[in-house]
Amino acid sequence: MIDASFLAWPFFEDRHREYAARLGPWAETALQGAVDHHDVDGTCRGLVRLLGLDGWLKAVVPEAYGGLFPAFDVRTLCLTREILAYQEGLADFAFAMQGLGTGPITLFGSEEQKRRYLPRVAGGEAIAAFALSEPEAGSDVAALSTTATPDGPDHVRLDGVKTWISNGGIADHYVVFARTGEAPGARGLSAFIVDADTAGLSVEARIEVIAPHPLATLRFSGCRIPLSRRIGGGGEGFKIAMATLDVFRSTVGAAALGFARRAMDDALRHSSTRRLFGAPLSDLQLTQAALADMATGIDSAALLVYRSAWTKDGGAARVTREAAMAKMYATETAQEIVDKAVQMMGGLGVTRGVKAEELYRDVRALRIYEGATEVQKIVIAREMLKMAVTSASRTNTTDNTPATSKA
Ligand code: COS
Repeated sequence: MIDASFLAWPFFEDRHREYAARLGPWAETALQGAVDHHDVDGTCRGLVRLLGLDGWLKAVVPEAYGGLFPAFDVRTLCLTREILAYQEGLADFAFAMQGLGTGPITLFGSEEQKRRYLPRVAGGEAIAAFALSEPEAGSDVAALSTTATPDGPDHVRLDGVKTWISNGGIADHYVVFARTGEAPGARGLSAFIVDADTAGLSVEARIEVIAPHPLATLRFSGCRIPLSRRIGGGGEGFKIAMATLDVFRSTVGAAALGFARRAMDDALRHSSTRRLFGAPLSDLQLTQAALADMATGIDSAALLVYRSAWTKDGGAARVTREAAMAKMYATETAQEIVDKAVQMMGGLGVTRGVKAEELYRDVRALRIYEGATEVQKIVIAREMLKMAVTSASRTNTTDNTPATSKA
């Protein structure tokens, strides 16, 4: 990474700097030869094992269950995603899904659930997945229609279809969100852990996307799930999903940053060595303008990502607004930066096997998954409007303006 000066920012502690100094060289060497883009299932299984064996998955679970820190350290999650994405999109994907797929268990699970699922995920022995989206409910989570209906005193029966499920088909367990009907809409959902070998669970279709990774549509047909596998209380599913996304949305921004930094570095190297009109490409002012915009975009995105992560690590109960800003800005900006790098490289930039071409495909989905940019805008605006209401009521209660001057 050409510019790692962000690590000196006050958002970080020495432990973060030491962690990044170990992970960077590891990723540069260990991932060589670990990736075959024609076999994404085998590659992702192998990457989970490798990340587990070499200890990097410890960042996704708490210390008591084989992890690094007592609770999520969002800065460490972000640094890991940024550094892995810089080298290889699938490595970032394998790491991120272990975290997202067990985030609800880490944040809201029972002791028994944590003991059963988290150590194997941290060790890379089990693969996790998060099953929220449905054909008719991706952005509008409260509209989801998979049902979990009582089946005897200690079981529910799960019926429905989930789609765009990352790790679908290779996961060992899924956190599945379903309607349990305690109340209408968002207040009537619950979260369940469903083992992949549960009778009635089938992979209905595999989905091919522009940057291939394991992705599937799943069908749940009368899956009997013990109530002991429900995470949190009945009706708490929506809040569990949102609180998990509050943690992981900043990390999506961090992955975007990793892609953007790699594009920037490749563009810097290319423009300094490629000659045209008798001089390096980087002598052209239009090239310099592009490089300046790219560098400024990276720093702005990094400030938002690590502000959000640092705020959460500092104990904030919610970072809904900060995480939404980080995710939206970093992913949108990374798309522009990668596009500029491709443009600077000309024909090379769109050539299969050249990193810029891969980054161009890798970065696109980040503006969509875990809450599309349009959803982040709704979230940010709502949070600001709530602040405005709070501020107005504070002003009203402390309004000492004399009645005569109010007319
Ligand atoms: N943390 C904790 N609680 C939260 C929360 C959060 N981040 N966000 C909302 N809640 C709570 C609210 O406080 C509210 O609680 P009360 O009913 O007690 O007041 C409840 O959850 C419902 O919230 P809200 O009214 O905002 O629900 P909406 O259905 O209007 O939410 C959005 C709409 C768009 C914000 C939501 O559906 C969303 O984030 N969608 C995108 C989901 C996503 O990322 N999908 C991609 C699939 S995952 S790869």
